[in-house]
Amino acid sequence: MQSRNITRSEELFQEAQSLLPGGVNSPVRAFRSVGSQPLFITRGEGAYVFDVDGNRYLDYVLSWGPLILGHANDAISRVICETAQKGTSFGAPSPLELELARRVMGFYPSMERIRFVNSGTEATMSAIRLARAYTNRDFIIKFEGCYHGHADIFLVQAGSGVATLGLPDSPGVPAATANLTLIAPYNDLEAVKKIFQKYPQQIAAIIVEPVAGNMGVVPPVEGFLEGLRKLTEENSALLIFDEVMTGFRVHCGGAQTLYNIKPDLTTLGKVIGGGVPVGAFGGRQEIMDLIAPAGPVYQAGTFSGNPLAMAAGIETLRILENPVFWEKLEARSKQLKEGVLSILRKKALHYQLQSVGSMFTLFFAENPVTNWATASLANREKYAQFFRNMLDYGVYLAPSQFEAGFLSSMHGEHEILLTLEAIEQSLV
Ligand code: KE4
Repeated sequence: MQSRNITRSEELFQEAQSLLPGGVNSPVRAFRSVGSQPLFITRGEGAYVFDVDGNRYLDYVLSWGPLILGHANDAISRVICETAQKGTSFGAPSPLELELARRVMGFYPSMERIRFVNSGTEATMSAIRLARAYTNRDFIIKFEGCYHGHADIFLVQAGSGVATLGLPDSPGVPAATANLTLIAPYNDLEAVKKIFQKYPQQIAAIIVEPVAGNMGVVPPVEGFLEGLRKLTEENSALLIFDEVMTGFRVHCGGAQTLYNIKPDLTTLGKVIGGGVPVGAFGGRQEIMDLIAPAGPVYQAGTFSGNPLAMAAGIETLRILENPVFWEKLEARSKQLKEGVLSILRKKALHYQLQSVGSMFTLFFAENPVTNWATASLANREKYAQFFRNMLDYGVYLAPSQFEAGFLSSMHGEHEILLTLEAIEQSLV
């Protein structure tokens, strides 16, 4: 356990409150759900990050998933510098966009056409607009506990009743907007069937995290994704796989390859930008050709396809095209999972370690987590205490029970053993 001095982070957080709402630029970073003080990070190196007080942490947040090659990867840093020296943005087509598009399509052949944007939120909100235009319908279905970015249409909570009309989950979201989002429990095909029965020929699309990551890692139960594919086909609705997080995390080809389900549209982000802001949506050509200027569905962006993100993404996917990369990442992910399960058995703790590929969550829950209702039973205080203990052992986990942790290619055997030692000490 390291006696951590975080004085400078505390000073900066104090100052930040007078500049940024809540002192941060994205809520989960404020560490509110883990009762701790956010750390101000100055640099990353491989599997590690360093805070302003000079403390080193083994990083399992990895910027919420993008840094599958670890921090400050030499090849990525070099290509960003080289690209920047030729200009950072032109607001015009560049050859780099075509190369990244081809590389993404190599991993995701369901994406016959692709549009690059600058965040996962832009990707998902654009995919929904496109689905509504293609089907000429307004209602969408999402799942409780899934997060698709902060567009109004997604900031919706389940109301009462089975086919739950969405209710605003944030001030500022008009009821008229929220009412067009229908909510079902994750892994509950019967609930989805009932919604289609209640809203015949009115549902434009289902959007789903094909492996949920935003309530913690919750895999689809047998037949769930196949059932969604069947229901959307039977009801002439589109199936949108939000693979912003699962892309390159549950499998190099995402959940659509892992589970062999072909969605109509896919959204991506995070990994495909190599750590530089990016998002993408794509799918069947007949659908994507509705996007302006090919078609009438407006979608635009100053920095869409910008050279820095394209270059970093190209270099990242070039490295990810090597099968040896995946063998090593899978081996480390397996080593971590088996190590944690062994510790839980030794301590006779019945917590739930849920992982797919290189994303994982340790739920402080007595029973398997299959949806938001079961995830919400997890003991948040126990997770918060575990999180704080792990920080003291120099391991930086997601500052929320309801998030995923991630590995990178820089998490070697030594890092996994360090992590397991910290877990052994922190699970008290
Ligand atoms: P961004 O707009 O944050 O790039 O992507 C939104 C998004 C869309 N879809 C899925 C499945 C996502 O996980 C995300 C963003 N993930 C969160 C982590 N849970 C980003 C972290 C944050 O909001 O600070």
